[in-house]
Amino acid sequence: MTRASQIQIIRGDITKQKVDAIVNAANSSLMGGGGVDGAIHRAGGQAILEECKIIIAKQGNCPTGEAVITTAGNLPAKFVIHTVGPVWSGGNSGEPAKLANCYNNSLRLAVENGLQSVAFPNISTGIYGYPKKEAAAIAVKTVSDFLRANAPVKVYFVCFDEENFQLYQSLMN
Ligand code: AR6
Repeated sequence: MTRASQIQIIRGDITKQKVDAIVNAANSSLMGGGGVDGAIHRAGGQAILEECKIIIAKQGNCPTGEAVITTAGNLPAKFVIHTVGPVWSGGNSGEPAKLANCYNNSLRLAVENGLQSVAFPNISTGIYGYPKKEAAAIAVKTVSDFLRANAPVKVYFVCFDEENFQLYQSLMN
C-alpha cells in the first residue's frame, strides 16, 4: 500500500509550491509556451530557459514521455522537471502509455537527484486535450505504483481547475 499521506491533492497554482521540484507540462522544444509552461517560465525567469537551451543543444528535442531537470530560477521550488505529455488524438496512438511515462520518468529523475517532494500539474489536460478523467486515473495509478516500489517521495497533484480537483479527490477516496 502507498501511504495515503504520501500523495496530496491541492487546488492551486503550481508556481507557488515550495517543494523540491515542480513538474512542467512542456513541449518537446522546451522553449516555453502557454498554460502551466508559460506560467512557470514567467515566474521562474530567464535562468530556466537558459538551462533548457543547453539541454536541447546537447540532446536535441525532448521526446514525448521523457523528462529533463533544470534549476527553478526565481520560483520557491528548487528544481523544475520538464516533461512532454502526449497530444490527445483519440486514444489509439499510445497516449495512455506516453502519459504514464511522463509521471514515471519525472519521478525517476526526482529520485536520482535525491529529491523528496514533487508537485505535478495535470499533464496534457489543457492545450493537449487529454480527457481529464482518463488522465487523472493514469496519473494516480502510475504515481501510486511508483511510490510503492521506490524511495519515499512526497507527491502533490496541483489542480488548477475545479473539475480536475474533484476528479483527483474522488480517485484518492
Ligand atoms: N498551475 C497549475 N496548473 C496549471 C497552471 C498553473 N499555474 N496553469 C495551467 N494549469 P497545459 P498541456 C493546468 O495546457 O495540456 C503549453 O503551451 C491546466 O488547467 O498547461 O500538457 C506547452 O508548451 C491543465 O489542467 O499543458 C505545450 O505546448 C494543466 O495545467 C502545451 O501547452 C495542463 O495544461 C502542453 O499542453
